[in-house]
Amino acid sequence: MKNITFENINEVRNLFSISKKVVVLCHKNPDGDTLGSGFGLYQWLENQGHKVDVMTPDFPPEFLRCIPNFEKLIIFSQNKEICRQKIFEAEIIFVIDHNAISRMGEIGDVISQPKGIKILIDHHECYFPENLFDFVLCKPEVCATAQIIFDFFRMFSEQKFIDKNVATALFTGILTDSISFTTATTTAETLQIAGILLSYGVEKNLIYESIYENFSENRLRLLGFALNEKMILDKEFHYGYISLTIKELEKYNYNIGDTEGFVNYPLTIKGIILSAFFTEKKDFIKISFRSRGNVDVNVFAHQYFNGGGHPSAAGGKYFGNLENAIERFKQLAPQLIQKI
Ligand SMILES: [Mn+2]
Repeated sequence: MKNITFENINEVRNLFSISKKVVVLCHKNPDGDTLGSGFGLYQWLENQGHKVDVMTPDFPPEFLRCIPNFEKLIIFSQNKEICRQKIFEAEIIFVIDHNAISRMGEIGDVISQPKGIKILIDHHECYFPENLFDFVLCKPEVCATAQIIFDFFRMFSEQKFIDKNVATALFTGILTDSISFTTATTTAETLQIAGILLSYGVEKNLIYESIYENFSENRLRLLGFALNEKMILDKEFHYGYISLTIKELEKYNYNIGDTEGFVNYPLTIKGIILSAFFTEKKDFIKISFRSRGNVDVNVFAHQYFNGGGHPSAAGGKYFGNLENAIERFKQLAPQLIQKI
C-alpha cells in the first residue's frame, strides 16, 4: 500500500497512460458525496478515453438525479452477475468515500479477490486491512471526498479533462457533505474549490432545488411527526434523540432518503451537543449520530454500535430491538459527554 503524494503521482498517472477498464465503487446507502465523487471521477476518466462503470451496493435516493450520468449507475443487488464480472475484469478499481468492508454491502464479499489495481480515495478514518489497496489518498480532515477527488485531478495536472459534468458532480458532493458549507471541516480551500467548480458553469440553483426543495409531502409530515411526537431531550446530559419504527415509517409511505438529515434537528437546540437518530429495520436498528465540539461520535459508534464515520458525524447498527438500542445509547451517552 502506498499513499498517493506529489512524489509518486507519476506512478499512478502511468496506470492511465493507455485506455483502461475502470470500476468505481461507491458505498451503500449512497449519498451526494459518494455519487458526486464517483461520477466526477467517471466523467473525468471517460473524457480521457477510459471505460468506466460506477456501482453501488443498493439504490440511491432519487433527489441525487441532479448528478450527471446518474442513470448509468449500476446497482449491485440488482445486477450481481454483471457487476461481479465487471469487478473481476477491471484493470483499476476505485473505492470512493468509504473504506470499511461493512460499508460495501455485498461487494465486500468479493472485494479482496479481483486482480485489478485498487485505489482508495476517502475522507473517513481508515480501518481497512493494510493489504487491500495498492494506492491510498485518505484525508479525514477534509469535509468531502469530492474535494479530495478535485485535489487528485490537480495532482495529475489534468484539469483540462474537467468539464461541466465533472464540476457539477463534485460540487454536489462538497455541498451535501459539508452540509451546505457549514461543517467545522469546511475550510477556505473548500470554498476556493467550490468557486473553481462553479466557474465551469455548474447550475447550482438546479442542484439546490433537486436536493433541498424536492421533498414529498409525506417526507415533510414524517419530519413533523418525528419532531413533535418522537424527539426526546435530556437536558442534564445535553443530548437528544429521535426514533422511528417500521410501522411509523410505513404510515408515512417512507421512501429511501426520506429521513436524511433528521438527526441534525436535535442539535439545533441550544445546549444540545449530541444527537442520535434510530431507525428500525427488518434485522437491526440503524443509528446516526451527530455532535458538536469535542464529542467524538466516530469512536463512540465504532466502540459500541458496530459503526464509525467522522468525529462529529457517524453511524452504526444495533442488533436487537429498538427499545434496547435506545436503552444502550442512554446508558452510554452521559459518559461520552462527561469525558469532555
Ligand atoms: Mn463523504
